[in-house]
Amino acid sequence: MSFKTCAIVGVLLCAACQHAPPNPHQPLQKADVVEADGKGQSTSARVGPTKGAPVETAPPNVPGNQPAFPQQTRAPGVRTQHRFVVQRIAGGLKLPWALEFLPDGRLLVTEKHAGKLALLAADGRRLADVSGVPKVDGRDQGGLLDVALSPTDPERVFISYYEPRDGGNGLAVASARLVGGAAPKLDQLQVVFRMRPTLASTMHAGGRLVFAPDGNLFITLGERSILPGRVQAQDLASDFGKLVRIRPNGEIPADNPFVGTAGARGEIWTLGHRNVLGAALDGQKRLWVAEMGPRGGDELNLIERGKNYGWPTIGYGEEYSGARIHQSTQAPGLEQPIYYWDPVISPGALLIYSGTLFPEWRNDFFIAGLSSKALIRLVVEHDRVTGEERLLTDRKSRIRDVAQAPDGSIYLLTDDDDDGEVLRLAPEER
Ligand SMILES: [Ca+2]
Repeated sequence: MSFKTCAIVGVLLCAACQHAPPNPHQPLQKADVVEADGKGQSTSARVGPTKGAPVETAPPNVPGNQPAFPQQTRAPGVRTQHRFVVQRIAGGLKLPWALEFLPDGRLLVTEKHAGKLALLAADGRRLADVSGVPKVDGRDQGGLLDVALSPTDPERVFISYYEPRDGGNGLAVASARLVGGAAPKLDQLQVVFRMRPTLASTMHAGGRLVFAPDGNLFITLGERSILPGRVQAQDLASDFGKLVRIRPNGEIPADNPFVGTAGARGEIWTLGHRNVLGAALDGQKRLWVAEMGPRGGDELNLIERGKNYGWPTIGYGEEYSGARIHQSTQAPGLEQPIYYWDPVISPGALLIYSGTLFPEWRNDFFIAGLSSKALIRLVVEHDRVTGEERLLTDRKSRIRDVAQAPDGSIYLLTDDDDDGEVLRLAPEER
């Protein structure tokens, strides 16, 4: 990439520009550029220095818990070999939660607490705020969360949000037509899903949207954190702590696992989750989730129809007070996570890379790390994690979202009150 090209696309941070004349207004800083193994990749104290040693070197919070199988936690550390650059596409966003790519190259970005849907140009300029977003309950973990384009109708967008209700709130999902040029708006908005029951909680409502190849929509949900909600993660009469599957118009598919079960909500696909913010399909179109656990209990789960993922009966973590939560780490009929983290990483989003721009990363899992302030990369083979890497640790940014652009580059959102960023990872060109 030439310096001129960088300037045109508004890139602020680009290693390939190091030989170009310095721009006095936007000086390159060494710390802003992450390079690959053996060529100056920065690491933090939490990243193990020994090749093959686990990247996590801190002691576990719950040392008495043992994994159910080898490499269920603390897989060998791996290092990316290709060089890549981190470009700051945009900043100044207020708690951005999710981004989506429009067919013309523009971006939609949600701002959580403000409940705004920002329309950005491909170069990161904020063009407009899309009008017509419903009122949201923007406290704490609430607000406007995910945004996803319909895979079959690129003018139709889906949003998830904490919906204020009499007696509390709940997650809702709406679809609308995105119309307009200079003054874009959501038109013909229709709520297609409402999490039940209503509860007064500002936490753990999930909110990630994933379209399946058959056109159905998966929605990840949480158990609302407070005890009256948590206990419903095992209750089929409640949406709390579930993944649900609906048609894009809100109808319940007849082949959902609990359709016809007395007292069960037909939209439920799986149960026993704590709070799922990361979800993605792999190359075989299977659904995986990265699940926010308690202290010492974040999980990666491979989702199978109708199964029970155990929360709060089993798990590997504990309360933040140090109190015990689970009866055990394993039990018959309850699924084991493919991988867990103790200490936690706080997974905000999951991407399974399918592009061609980074051949080395094809089929790897990327998780946006909030408390871990890292982009976590997992190498997964035969449904086992065989390698873990922590990228971008030198930036010390909470990472909220990770997404693959149409050109195969990787976009991130950083979680910040008033300078949330859009970052782009691209191979270094020579
Ligand atoms: Ca679990």
